[in-house]
Amino acid sequence: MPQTRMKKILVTGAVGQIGSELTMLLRKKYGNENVLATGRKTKPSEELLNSGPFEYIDISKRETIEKVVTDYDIDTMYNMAAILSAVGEEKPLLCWDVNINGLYNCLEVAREHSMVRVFVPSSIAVFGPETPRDNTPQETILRPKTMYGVTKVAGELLGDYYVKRFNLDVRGLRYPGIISSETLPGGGTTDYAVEIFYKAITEKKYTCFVRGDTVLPMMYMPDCLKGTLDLMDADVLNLKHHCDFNIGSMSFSAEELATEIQKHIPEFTCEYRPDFRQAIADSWPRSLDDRAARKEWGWKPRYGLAEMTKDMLQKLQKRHEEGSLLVS
Ligand code: AKB
Repeated sequence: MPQTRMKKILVTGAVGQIGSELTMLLRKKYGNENVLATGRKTKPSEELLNSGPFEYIDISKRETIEKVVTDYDIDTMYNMAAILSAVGEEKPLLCWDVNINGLYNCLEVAREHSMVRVFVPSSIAVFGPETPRDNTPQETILRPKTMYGVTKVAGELLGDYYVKRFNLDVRGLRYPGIISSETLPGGGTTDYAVEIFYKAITEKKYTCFVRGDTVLPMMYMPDCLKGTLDLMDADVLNLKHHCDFNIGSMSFSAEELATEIQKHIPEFTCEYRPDFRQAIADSWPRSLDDRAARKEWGWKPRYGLAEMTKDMLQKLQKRHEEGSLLVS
């Protein structure tokens, strides 16, 4: 496998929740002009647009990836474009097209251009109701019941196939619910854990779409970004896994999150009105065994529930006072 450094980076899905912050961090690390941000439809923020190159592409149309990879001489790709679990249930064909055909196109273009490295995110959605839900093992039953989960299992297998079959250096993490203050998540089951903060600040009340006792693994964005970059920087010789690392950070119920917010905003109230996303949440793990990630590339999260909540509220409150808080 090539050991050369990454120089010219393509981020797909760069307007999304993780992609937008990942792009800014990569630009800081590798230089603004060396990180091409791409999106499908959504207008990028001024920050994304003004800090470096941006192009519209559609990963389900291979020629659009091919063009930017050639034009910008790309050697590394972060494929952050995806349809998440809730939208995936409403639009299963679109979910398949973006998450499977799109991924296949990305891997094929990466192979043809002999790219140095490709990042392909997976998710806790690869698990299903038959999987042990507590301290879910790295190696376990993968029988998801959502289209998103099906595409993520296939994505892990496809990535690993490209590693073995074509010697392409593909890597990936099973992201839990990601909590962040900059860009709202779009269409996932864990979105309530972000929305609750915005509503706590702006309305002092929130109606949560899962039951209060719903426990899911979550992670604060700084840990998510650090884990992503650390895995991409890891020595390939230390990796026994490639596209399917469990990474744990914190687990809490929706009610525990609301209580933690109340410590800062005592008048905040939360009620629970579960919808179709409850069944998805019930099919996912409560916590993860991430010893493989810790051992193979040194994964170690920094944020717990209390630190994350304090930081989120401080950041959002500041933006609210400045009048720049975008509410969902
Ligand atoms: C979702 O809820 O669909 C995502 C995920 C856990 O992958 N946040």
